[in-house]
Amino acid sequence: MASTNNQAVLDWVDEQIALMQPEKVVWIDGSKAQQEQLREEACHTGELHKLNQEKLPGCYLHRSDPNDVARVESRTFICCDKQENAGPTNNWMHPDEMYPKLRKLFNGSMKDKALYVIPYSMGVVGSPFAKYGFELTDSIYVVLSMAIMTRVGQEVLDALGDSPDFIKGIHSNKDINPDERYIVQFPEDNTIMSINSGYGGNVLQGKKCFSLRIASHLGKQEGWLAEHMLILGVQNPKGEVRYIAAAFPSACGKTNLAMIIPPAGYQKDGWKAWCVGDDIAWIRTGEDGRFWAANPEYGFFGVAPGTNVESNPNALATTHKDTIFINVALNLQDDTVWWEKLDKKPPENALDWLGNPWNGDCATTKGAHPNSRFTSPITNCPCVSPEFENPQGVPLSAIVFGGRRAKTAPLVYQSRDWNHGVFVGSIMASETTAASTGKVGVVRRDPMAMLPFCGYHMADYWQHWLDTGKATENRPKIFNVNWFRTDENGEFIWPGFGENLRVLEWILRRAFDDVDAQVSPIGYLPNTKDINIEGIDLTEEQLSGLLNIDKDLWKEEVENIREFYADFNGKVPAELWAQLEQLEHNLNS
Ligand code: OXD
Ligand code: MN
Repeated sequence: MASTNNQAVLDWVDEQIALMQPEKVVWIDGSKAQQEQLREEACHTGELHKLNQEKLPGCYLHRSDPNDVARVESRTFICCDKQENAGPTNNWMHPDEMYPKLRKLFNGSMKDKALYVIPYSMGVVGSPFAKYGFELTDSIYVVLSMAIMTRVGQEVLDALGDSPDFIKGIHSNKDINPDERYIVQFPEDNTIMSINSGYGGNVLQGKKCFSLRIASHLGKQEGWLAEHMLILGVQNPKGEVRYIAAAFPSACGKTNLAMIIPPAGYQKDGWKAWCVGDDIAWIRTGEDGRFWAANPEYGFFGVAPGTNVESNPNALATTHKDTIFINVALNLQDDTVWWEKLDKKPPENALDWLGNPWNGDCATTKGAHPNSRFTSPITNCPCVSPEFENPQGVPLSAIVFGGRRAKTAPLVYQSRDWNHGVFVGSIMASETTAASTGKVGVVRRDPMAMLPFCGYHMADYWQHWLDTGKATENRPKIFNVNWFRTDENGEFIWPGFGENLRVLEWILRRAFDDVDAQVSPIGYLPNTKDINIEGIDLTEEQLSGLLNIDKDLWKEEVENIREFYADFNGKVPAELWAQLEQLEHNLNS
């Protein structure tokens, strides 16, 4: 069992024990033996189901309550002293009101249960990026998942030593009552409390709660960035590896891009791609003035449906061992798992994600929940970057923003400079998938893909981006991509998936001033000759269509952005308003 003499930790844990009154307290030490014992216990109680250990060694299935299958933004709060510091995009309640409310809910919530103390590190233990935290939980599923998603155990306690600088988190499943479900961050106290949920996105506190909501606030104070970004290394035929961090709203293929497989012709020429992270990037300015990024996580919490040998063979391979599956279908024939679009052969003798008998008839009921997940160690990934554990992180050459736009955004463009790039991030948006019917869908703005994850006022966050870039000349260049332009029939024009490397190639050439571009009202656009379309089913005319700017649509966009900015209580940085005016001016001249 893990141990520490850190008095601040011991006092805080004692306080929580007094509050939640568990029957016993177990410190998680990170050992294989303890994990195994917990897995056995969870299988015994039905919290986990052991899958076919020959086909899926180390793999288990967990089902969350049917009322508890996704993140709940409406129950997620940022609680700080002044509401204006949480901003208009977060739910807010004063800590003086929220703490008593939560303490009442947590009071006695672990009677007759065990309390597990998980010491965990976000980032390589001992690295300049690392931040340490504790999650106190009554759920073995949480313990085992945190042990995949983060670094846990004695090594964290040792690295923390007697420092009082740690994130304090408590979680209780309680009775999974959705009306009393809370996911609460107190950024001013580095504290997280979640209750009445057992779904990963709400309760694996290292992920969104700490690494984005709390960490974005820490980053603001300490001068770094906590971002909802993948990190990808692209290796060219000369053997040079260049790193890109990219933010996308959900349903834009972020995990697929993080594990991209170069097209066959590129592979033949020696191109490779390396995954450093699929969801979160912590970015610090190095002594050389470059931006250095690290993935603070240790695992993937990926969406299962749609993952298959074609869409993402690397993700699929990653799930074949040491994985906890959540809310997928169970194939009773051989005790393996199945989800929609895994293959065309749904099992006929199965249990669906609810645990009900299921005969593979997807037309009637789904086998897996659409938000069913896999929790797998990143080190399982066939394309995991050799730099993944580098304590210094990796130097970024480009930052990429993206969204799903049927007509507006071109395939790719480059911002004119840092401030313009921050503007491009602040106006990020996706359309609801009406795109597939050829109609322009409803635009949802999701600045830097951080809308549900920014732990303070979004406009202050934009100012922080402006300031962080201003402090160094060596910052990465900023780009925007859109894989989702559609033709008059609503069909996607760009082939996507591995072919996206063709666009990344241009981005990296621009990052190293290796190719010219055209000036346009919205930024720099590629010359069509500079995007390699050899070997894909796309004409030069189609490519030039993908790069076309429809000024009328962009003028509507300007109006839409103006309305969006107006919602931020007058706090949008003057620099971003100036960028909006510049855009309007460019479109009119
Ligand atoms: C995720 C999300 O689960 O962004 O990563 O919702
Ligand atoms: Mn995410």
